[in-house]
Amino acid sequence: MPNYKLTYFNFKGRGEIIRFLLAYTNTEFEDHRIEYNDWAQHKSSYPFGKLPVLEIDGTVYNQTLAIGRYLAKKAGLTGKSDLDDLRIDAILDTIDDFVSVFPWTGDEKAVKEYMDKSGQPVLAGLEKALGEKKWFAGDYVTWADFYWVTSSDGIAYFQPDFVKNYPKLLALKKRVQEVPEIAAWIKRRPQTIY
Ligand SMILES: N[C@@H](CCC(=O)N[C@@H](CS)C(=O)NCC(=O)O)C(=O)O
Repeated sequence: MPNYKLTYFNFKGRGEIIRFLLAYTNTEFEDHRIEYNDWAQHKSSYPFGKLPVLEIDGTVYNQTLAIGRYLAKKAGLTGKSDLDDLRIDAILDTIDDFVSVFPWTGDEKAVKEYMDKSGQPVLAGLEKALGEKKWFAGDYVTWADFYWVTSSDGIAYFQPDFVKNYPKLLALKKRVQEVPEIAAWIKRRPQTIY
């Protein structure tokens, strides 16, 4: 079994999808959390000065989605065909675009403006893409479903009811949170406000 060390900040953010994927396979990992206030003194030690990074047997890998895809393949959480992967990857990239430009400073006016103008069309698109299916891929769970949950959790801190008009996305979140390994992780993970 390789040795895994995840380095991220002491909150869920982009690190949480990696934690979900490792938890899903009951893989032991070091959950190294840097306090954001201490970050300036560590930044230059990491590729491109960004987190998360995952060390696998001492080698450092960066970029959330690249790491996520690697772990998801190992966990059996990617598509069952190249075309399914194409659909799943498009969902992942859509969610990633959405969270990448979210105003994480939390400025109330900026959050409202962003959610009204850019957020709602994305949510409507995701709700439509999910449709009557149980999971984004159809009848089987993939890491795109997990990414929806880990990403929307962060936004919910700033606008708690932002998914209220999208019952299918809400139900998907609940479904993911009820996957036994994920439920166990949510129960044992360090409690952080976002
Ligand atoms: N596309 C990159 C984005 C990495 C990124 O922007 N990470 C943020 C935290 S979510 C960061 O390291 N911020 C601190 C900084 O830029 O100094 C990824 O997904 O890994």
